[in-house]
Amino acid sequence: MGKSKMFLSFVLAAYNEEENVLPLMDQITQEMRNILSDYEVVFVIEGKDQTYPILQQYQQEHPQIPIKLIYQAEPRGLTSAFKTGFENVSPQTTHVVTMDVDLNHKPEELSRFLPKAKEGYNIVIGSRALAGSAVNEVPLWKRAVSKIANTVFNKAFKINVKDKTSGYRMIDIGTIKEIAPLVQSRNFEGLMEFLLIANKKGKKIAEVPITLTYRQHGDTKFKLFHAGKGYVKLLLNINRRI
Ligand SMILES: Nc1nc2c(ncn2[C@@H]2O[C@H](COP(=O)(O)OP(=O)(O)OP(=O)(O)O)[C@@H](O)[C@H]2O)c(=O)[nH]1
Ligand SMILES: [Mg+2]
Repeated sequence: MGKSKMFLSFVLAAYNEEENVLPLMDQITQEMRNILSDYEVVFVIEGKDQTYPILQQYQQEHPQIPIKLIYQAEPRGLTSAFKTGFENVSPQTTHVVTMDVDLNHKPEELSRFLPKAKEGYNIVIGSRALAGSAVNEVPLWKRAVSKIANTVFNKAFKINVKDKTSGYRMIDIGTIKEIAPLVQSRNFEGLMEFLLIANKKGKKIAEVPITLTYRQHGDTKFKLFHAGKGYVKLLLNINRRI
């Protein structure tokens, strides 16, 4: 990257997150005042709660904040939503930031990602599995699922990443454009698939510690049976493709 200026595009998938979107926007705008980078926020909103109208009103009241809203009522899955968002970032984008909209991930921790991205890492992952990481109030079964998924995929693939299912990431735009179209999963397992393909193609991946706090508002979209099926399907077909 050298000294050239970064332009961050936040790509945020929101499925019924009406209680969380405004606090998240406050946190992002505050953090971006500190980071002094140019940025935009691209929301891919699905579901029928008030998330979309709330953000439309926010957009009207804050014309100085660059925000794009993409909406459809029917949910297509997390990875499909991200892909739509990636296709709609501005041309000046140098890096994409993905994060949960439910306040799991803290924008104030972005300052840990920036130096790694500037060093030239293609993908910087906010990791729950490093010394210095913390996970607050997350149910035991959810921790177990991410542990199992990470262990199984570590055994099956040579990939030196501890937290392969984290949705908090900073990715350079070249990597987004190259890898996202190759990802076939539509839901949560697409996070893993993206990394496996990127790793195979020699992309440089770094992890930084984050503190993840469990959602206080709204329902989880992570369905154990559905996600389990997705991971198994991925495990069975990815070898043939990469
Ligand atoms: N647009 C869209 N967003 C989605 C979809 N599925 C999940 N999301 C969003 O993706 C992010 C991750 O989903 P979560 O429900 O937080 O999944 P999780 O973090 O594993 O589970 P929690 O423990 O509940 O936080 C959230 O911002 C969701 O609103 C979808 O089908 N469409
Ligand atoms: Mg979440």
